[in-house]
Amino acid sequence: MAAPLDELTSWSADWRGLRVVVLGLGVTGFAAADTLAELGARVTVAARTPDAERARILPVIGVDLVELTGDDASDGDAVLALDAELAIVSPGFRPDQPLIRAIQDAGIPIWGDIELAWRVRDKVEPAGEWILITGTNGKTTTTQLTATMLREGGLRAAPCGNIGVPVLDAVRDPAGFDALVVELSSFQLHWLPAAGPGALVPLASTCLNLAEDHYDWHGSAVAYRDAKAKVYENTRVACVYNRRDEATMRMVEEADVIEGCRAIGFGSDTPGPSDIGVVDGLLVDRAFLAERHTSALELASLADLAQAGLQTPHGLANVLAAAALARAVGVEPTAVREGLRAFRVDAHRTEVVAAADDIVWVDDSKATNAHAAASALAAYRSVVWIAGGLAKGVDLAPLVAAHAARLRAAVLIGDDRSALREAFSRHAPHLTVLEVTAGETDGVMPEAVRLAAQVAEAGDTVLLAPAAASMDQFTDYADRGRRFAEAVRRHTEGGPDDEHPTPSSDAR
Ligand code: UMA
Repeated sequence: MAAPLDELTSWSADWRGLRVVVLGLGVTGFAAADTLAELGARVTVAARTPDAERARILPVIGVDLVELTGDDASDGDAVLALDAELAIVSPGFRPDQPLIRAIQDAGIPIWGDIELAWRVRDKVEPAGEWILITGTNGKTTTTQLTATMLREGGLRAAPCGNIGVPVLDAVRDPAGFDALVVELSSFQLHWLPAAGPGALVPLASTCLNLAEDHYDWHGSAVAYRDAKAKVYENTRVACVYNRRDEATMRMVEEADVIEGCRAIGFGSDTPGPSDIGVVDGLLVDRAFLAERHTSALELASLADLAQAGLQTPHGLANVLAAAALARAVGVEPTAVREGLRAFRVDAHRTEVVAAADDIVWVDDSKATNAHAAASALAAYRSVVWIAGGLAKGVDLAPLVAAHAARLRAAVLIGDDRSALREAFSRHAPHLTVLEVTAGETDGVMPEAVRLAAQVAEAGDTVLLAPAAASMDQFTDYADRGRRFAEAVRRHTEGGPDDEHPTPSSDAR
């Protein structure tokens, strides 16, 4: 018999024999099943269309698999028949789906993978500190930046979480870490308890910004906001918020934090005491020094940002937030600067993929929501905008209305572009709107690039910033961006795709 769930707060607790169902067999489900099997629990994975490669390994590690069918009643029966004492849910499962409801109604506690990782964080002792990062946009860059700064400061730091590396993998890495820099999605935050034995107690935390995203998954704007706000709960040293985004400040005000924890604001304006900001082209810290009422510490210059590809307004915001988190951990100002200098923005984040004939081609495939696309659009003067995909229940009309003036033309991709088409005819009726007609994944980007090239003029930026998820036409945002970059290179280098214009595209 395993110990009661409340006592399962350490790798060395008695997990043996605990009956657990793990929902999902993607990156998360596999890490959770593998961890629990190693702890001696009796594990069954339940997933729809489970990843074949991972499914093949399950019997080797002693884990069973139940394949879900999508039929609510039979899936519920199959999972409840396991008589599990605990369910671990992958972030992709919507909380309102009947299977989740059935598990809850049966009184089976549900944890996310992040809670499980927190409970077993002492596998390699001493357990590292946790730094939590969320926000609608900029999470991944800020996570990588923070980890780079910590490493420059001599700490063993692991970026993990929604970034793609399960926190459970970081926790089980035999090397051990001084700090885990954890990117958390709103899905992961949704499942986190605010109090009790499974509640996280981070050293520092931030919600970078709050805008519309994932309302379909959460059910409402309030539920999405409330999930994000959980990032600040129980923080010990610093709750870092965005001075330009009042919603993040409110979250800090409302959070239940550990006595002595400070609120640290970041912004591109002059910082007050307890802030990080910008003065005369320099990033400065007025938070983590004793004389903060009279002086400030220089961290880096705006020129350092340009070198790292972070010169955009949202790039600066991410750097300021990362610097605040790194300083909260105790990293020296020189390490912040060195970290910034060592850093390069990842692919698919306002990445210049080609420049030819005075036209710049930019891949911001990572702009999977309106807020991210708005930041990208605002960075350029005259734009041919490639947009569309899975809109996730978000109305894109305000985005079109706000940026119509800087658009030379729009090129629409995505399976269902009726809402976007309608937004353009309402808010930008005179704009040239071209539609990609290719149905096959292979054809989408070559056609989008050809259409964009037809309308782009000298001085323009052709910007892939879809404001939508990619899964209707591509594997993920990286696949979408990679295909775009390839098509652009073939076009600018005069490859074969350039020689076959498609006459079938609609132009208005
Ligand atoms: N599944 C079901 N039923 C469902 C949903 C999923 O059976 O209703 C099964 C699938 O068949 C599959 C598995 O669950 O077997 C997939 O689980 P998942 O969708 O939770 O994906 P993972 O591979 O575990 O990856 C997750 C995150 N994915 C999502 O949140 C959708 C990854 O973020 C994250 O990197 C990874 O955990 C490690 O923490 C991706 C993402 O798109 C990049 N995140 C969203 C975003 O950034 O906007 C939130």
